[in-house]
Amino acid sequence: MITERMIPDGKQVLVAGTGRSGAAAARLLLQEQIDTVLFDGNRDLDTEKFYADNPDLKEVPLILGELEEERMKDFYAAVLSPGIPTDLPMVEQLRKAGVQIWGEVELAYCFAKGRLIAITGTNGKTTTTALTGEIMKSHFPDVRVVGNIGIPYTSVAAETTEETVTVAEISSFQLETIRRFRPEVSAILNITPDHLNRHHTMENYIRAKEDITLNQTKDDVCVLNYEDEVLRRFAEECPAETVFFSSARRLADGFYLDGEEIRYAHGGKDDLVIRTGELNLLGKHNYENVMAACAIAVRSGVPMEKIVETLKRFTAVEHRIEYVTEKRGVRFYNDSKGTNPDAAIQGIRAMNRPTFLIGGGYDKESEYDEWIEAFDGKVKELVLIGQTAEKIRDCAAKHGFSRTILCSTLEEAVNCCYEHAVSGDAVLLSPACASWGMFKDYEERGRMFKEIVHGLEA
Ligand code: UMA
Repeated sequence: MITERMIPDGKQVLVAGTGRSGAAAARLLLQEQIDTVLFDGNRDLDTEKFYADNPDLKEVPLILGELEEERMKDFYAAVLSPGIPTDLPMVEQLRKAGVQIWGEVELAYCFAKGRLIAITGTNGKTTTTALTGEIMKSHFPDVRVVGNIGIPYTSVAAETTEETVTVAEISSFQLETIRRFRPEVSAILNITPDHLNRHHTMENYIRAKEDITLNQTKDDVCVLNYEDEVLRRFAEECPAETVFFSSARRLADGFYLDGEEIRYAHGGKDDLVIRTGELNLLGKHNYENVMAACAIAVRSGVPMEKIVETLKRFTAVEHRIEYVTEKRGVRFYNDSKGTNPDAAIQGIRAMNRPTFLIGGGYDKESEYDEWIEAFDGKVKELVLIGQTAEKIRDCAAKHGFSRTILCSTLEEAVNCCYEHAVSGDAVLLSPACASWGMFKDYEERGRMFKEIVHGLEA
């Protein structure tokens, strides 16, 4: 619990953003009887709908559009939703006015009890978090799985006890606003370019990710990917004890992939954990997620038999190379979580059929070259939607790939794929881009894809 919970008399806390995080943060503050004001930069926000969806927040005032400078001095702290950039002029002004800037995750941490495990990385963090959560549930009585995975940490913080184990998926956005956040076990799975429009430089993005260890000490553990050069270097200065995993070499200490075996070398022993054929997850990137989850679980005190039992029954998470259905011999896969080129590379690599690939979306200033090179003769047509459609088409042409079709909606794109596909083909939604601008988030995009697919005539 934090000392800053004691908000000085007459001061309020501002909660910026009225999405999932903002609503949950305001609810937590309200429960703690802290005078709270909501803010949203969207001046067209449907406030009636917001209060109808969140009737318990009806007493909390909501300011839309702009926050007057004069008003800022009333606030002791501002709790930012992850989607709000920390370099917005409004945030700068709040800082200047002496207002403490907290993130939603930091707020939750300050109210939460029990043990905390935090997982970040550019890709694989949702699968690793879900899998780690399942493993923890096999051994501990009260496990909460929260964070970027879709359940705000603030929505469970007040219910946690000393017995609770919280497994949190933490994004770089959320790490920008931590202060005392200190997991006892953290993991950084990999760092490849993403969200550069928000973080501006790769250095900033790397720093945000590495900050998951900011308050850790040698009493804590940080799980790192040995095959990621940035992370291998980071191990030397990491404040926590490090544990490595590798999908490319045998490690003297840590988890590693050796052909079809996942093995654990530790204390002079080298044991088989599981054969990849016994897993329901496909692809090297998933074996990395499995190794990270194993390392976290072992270091959290879960017996190996329970870990292996859970690994055997765990299946892929929604929106991550998720098999949807087969129609006329055409198989449909939803990889809406492929929100950046690196994640989408895993998506296309996992396909073992000629594939109609649906890509494109919000422009995060990513480069698409490596994604297109990874097509490896598998992509029959690249069907593009969203803000980045033309940029991707031009990039594909540069790499000699000209079978691109531009569509204006996801529905049009799915219909177009289905019209051209023959039995034995696959249709894969793996956009390499965020969904924003066309959808609320990747989950809405994935669900809509599945709905459209289920509506196709067999
Ligand atoms: N808003 C402003 N000003 C801004 C930007 C946004 O006022 O400059 C307002 C919007 O008008 C809107 C609200 O903020 O009303 C939205 O807040 P938000 O974007 O933080 O969204 P939440 O619904 O609170 O969801 C957030 C995460 N979203 C983002 O990081 C963008 C969710 O991750 C997360 O699941 C949820 O908190 C619970 O913790 C989504 C995501 O896309 C899935 N994450 C990125 C990723 O995985 O790549 C990082």
